Amino acid sequence: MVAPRLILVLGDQLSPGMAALRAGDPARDIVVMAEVMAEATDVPHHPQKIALILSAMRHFAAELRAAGWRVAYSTLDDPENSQSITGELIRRAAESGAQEVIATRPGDWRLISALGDCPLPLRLLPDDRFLCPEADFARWAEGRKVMRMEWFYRDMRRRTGLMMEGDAPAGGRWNFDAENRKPARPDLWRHPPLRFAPDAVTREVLDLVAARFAGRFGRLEGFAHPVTRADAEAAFADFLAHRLPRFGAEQDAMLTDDPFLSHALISAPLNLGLLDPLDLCRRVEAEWRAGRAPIEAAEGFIRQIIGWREYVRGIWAISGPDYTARNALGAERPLPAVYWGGPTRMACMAAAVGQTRDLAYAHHIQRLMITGNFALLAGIAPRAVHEWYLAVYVDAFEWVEAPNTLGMALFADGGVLASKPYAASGAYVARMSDHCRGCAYDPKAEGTRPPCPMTALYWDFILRHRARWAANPRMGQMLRVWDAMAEGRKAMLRAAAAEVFARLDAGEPV
Ligand code: FAD
Ligand code: DLZ
Repeated sequence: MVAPRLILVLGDQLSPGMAALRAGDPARDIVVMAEVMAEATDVPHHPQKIALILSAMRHFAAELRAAGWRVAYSTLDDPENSQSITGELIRRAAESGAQEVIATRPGDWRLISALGDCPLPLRLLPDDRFLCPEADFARWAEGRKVMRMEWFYRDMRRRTGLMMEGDAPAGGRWNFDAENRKPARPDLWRHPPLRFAPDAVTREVLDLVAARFAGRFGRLEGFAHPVTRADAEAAFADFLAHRLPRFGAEQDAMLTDDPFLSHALISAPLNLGLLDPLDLCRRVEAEWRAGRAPIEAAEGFIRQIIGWREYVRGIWAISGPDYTARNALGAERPLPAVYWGGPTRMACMAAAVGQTRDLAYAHHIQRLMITGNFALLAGIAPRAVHEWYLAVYVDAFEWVEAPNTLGMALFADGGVLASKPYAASGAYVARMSDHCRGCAYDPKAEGTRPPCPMTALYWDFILRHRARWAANPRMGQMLRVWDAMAEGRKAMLRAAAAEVFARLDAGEPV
């Protein structure tokens, strides 16, 4: 009899067409799926994230069994469980006599390295769920002095044919963001995303997670994420029908009482493998062609998926395991307690962190321009910020989280991902949100309330990296604004920044 092989399926590899499954044979091989503490404790993952992954894994294992696979599934509370992925491979090989492991490349260098160290012979296949294979991205990046998402995105439009008219972009422009990115107002008619009541499998997982991960940052109550392909499909269909038309316009807006606005909430099921990126984009294009969504909404959505999502994945793949150690701006402050729900008088930070605690979700601008911007301006150590983002969001896996955090939000990669930092003062938050109205601080730093920490730290950030920005046209412009400012205002902003730093360094709330 031919020895079986072990087909490894990780918690974010839940697609029936995974490369490792395609390379296997249900009549011969054994699928290994393992719930392990090593994956839940590398960083303190949000309880909702752990519950989502375990529930989605259990549902997928049932799907594989129904399709004829033998699945060796280790639950977290199995006393025999060695609690690591490689430990479980070794245990299953000993049990079954398997001589080889077939795996799809994980999206985390830590796990890639662990599989490489596993004593079993390993066939590691590329993860071909992405539209731009790693090798193609490496070729695209090779020899370029700078990489920019916009150029990559145009190539991806040509490659996929999405929203193209022959060789030209549909509507005559590649990018319709000039029509997007407006502030938003509370609107009772805005259609909230579908929430999914836990089924029996999820309820069992929720009990397990509640027992094992008590005391961690993050609420488990109210868990309502899609855990199956059918749920994920329903969530996306709901977005297409109700929120896509306003997606572009409301993409950058923030409202204290509406964490979702017109966002899709599909990053988690997409990253787990429950949805297919090209299929989503085709369906969005069809909505525009049918006249049910404006071009700026459809183009904006497609750019996020075939542009940003593929671009950050390419950067992660070519940058290697040292990317997460980068710290181009020399930021060394520890992560303040506010990120773990500590007290703050900043309404924007309270809203972004509070939603993160309750939902394991915050939309892009909250991640970039609130928690990310504050960490950038306050000089928080990138490694600590990276570990926080990897832990707290339900969609967070290193391949997508690390370039967004270190590259986009913190400029810690020194400009690999973006040409300049996305730094902003409180004035940006005031323009794009309703947070500042009820806040203790004044975003413009010119009224009776104390100056907003974002505003004070913004100028400190520009000045403390002055030499670096001199050659950058956009940042250089801000230096000239500072130079032209009245001396009294400069002194007030400098004093306000010094006070914020003193509070942060003393571990006091801001
Ligand atoms: P929508 O706003 O509805 O967008 C639609 C889809 O576009 C998303 O589901 C996502 O798949 C894709 N997308 C949009 N922007 C990006 C982007 N910058 N990078 C990759 N995909 C994008 N996204 C993750 O999937 N996982 C992460 O761990 C993650 N960490 C982030 C950390 C920081 C500091 C920042 C600034 C962004 C991060 N993002 C991450 C990107 C983005 O914030 C999320 O994809 C988005 O908020 C998910 O919510 P949504 O599905 O409602 O997105
Ligand atoms: C994030 C995560 C968690 C919390 N738990 C598991 C698990 O128990 N078993 C598993 O196979 N995968 C888990 N994951 C996802 C992995 O960490 C993920 O596959 C790697 O980080 C690569 O993206």
